[in-house]
Amino acid sequence: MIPLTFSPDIITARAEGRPIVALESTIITHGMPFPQNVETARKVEAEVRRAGAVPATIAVLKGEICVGLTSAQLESLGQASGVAKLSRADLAACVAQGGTGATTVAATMIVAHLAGIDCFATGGIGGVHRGAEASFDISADLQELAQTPVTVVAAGPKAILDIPKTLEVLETLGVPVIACGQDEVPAFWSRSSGHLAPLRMDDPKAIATAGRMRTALGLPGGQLVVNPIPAADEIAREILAPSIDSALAEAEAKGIAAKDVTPFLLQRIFELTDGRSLTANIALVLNNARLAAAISTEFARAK
Ligand code: PSU
Ligand code: MN
Repeated sequence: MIPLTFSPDIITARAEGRPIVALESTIITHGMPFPQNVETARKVEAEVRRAGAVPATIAVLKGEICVGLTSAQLESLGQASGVAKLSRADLAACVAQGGTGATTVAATMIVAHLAGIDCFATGGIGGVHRGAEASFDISADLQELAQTPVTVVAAGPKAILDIPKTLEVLETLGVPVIACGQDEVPAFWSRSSGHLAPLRMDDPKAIATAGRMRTALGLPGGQLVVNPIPAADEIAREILAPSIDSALAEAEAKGIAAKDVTPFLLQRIFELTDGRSLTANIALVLNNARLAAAISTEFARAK
C-alpha cells in the first residue's frame, strides 16, 4: 500500500474519472510571503476548477502525503514557519519521521505519479544555477523530469538560473521542452529568454498525445511545457536584470547554499522590485494553471 491521503474532493474526482491537476506547495511556503501565498494558492485552485479540472495541492502534513488539501490545511501550511522543503532526497525520511514539509517540483511529480495524475502546474522549475561549474548546484527537478512521467507546465526556468545550461542538461537527460504559444523559451517573469525552444505545441491535445506516446514507447520521464507569462503581466528582461544580479551577488557574499538559494533569491528580488516580481509570479502561475487544466482534460479524455 502506498501511503497517500486523498482529500474528499480528490476521492470524488478519481471515482468519476475527472481531470486532476497537481499543484506544488514549496511555492506556498518558500516562494511567496504570507498572506499572498495563501491567496495565490486559493486563486490557482479556483482557476483550475474554472477551466474544468480538479486541483490537487500536494504536501506532507504530520507524516501524511496529502493529495489535495482542505482549505484549513492550505491556510495553516501557508502560515507555518520552518516548514521543510522536500525534494526527492527528503520525501521518504519526512514521511517516516512524521514530519511536515512542502513539496518541490521534483517531489510533487513523484507524488502525482503515485496518485495517477498526469499533469502538474507550477510557476518555474528549478534548473542549473549560474556558476554551477563551481558550485555543482543543479536542481533535482531536472533529474525528476527525466524519470517520472508527469507533464509539468511552468513559465520557463527561473531567470535567476543559467537558462542555456538548463536547456543543455534537459536535452542530455532526454526531456522534451515544449514551448506553448511562441517559439522562444520564456524566462519566468519575462516572455523572452533569447533561446529557442526545441519543440513548440500550441494545442493542449497535442501535448497530451505526445506525453502518452512517450509512455507507449516505454520512454521514462515527463515533459516540460514552457508557457510564457501573459504580455500584460511580464517584466522585461532588461528591467529585471539588475535586481537579479544584485540578489545573486548578495547570495554569494552571504554564503547562501543548497536548498536556501532559490528561496533567498526570490525573496530578495521581491524586495528589490518593490513587489513587482510577486505580481508577475502570481499572474504566471494562474496562466499555467489554465493550460495544465486543458492538458489534463485531454489526458482524461484519452483514458
Ligand atoms: N516556482 C516558483 N516558486 C518557487 C518554486 C518554483 O514560482 O518557489 C520552487 C519549486 O518548488 C522548485 C524549487 O521545485 O523552487 C526549486 O528549488 P531548487 O532550486 O532548490 O531545486
Ligand atoms: Mn539547488
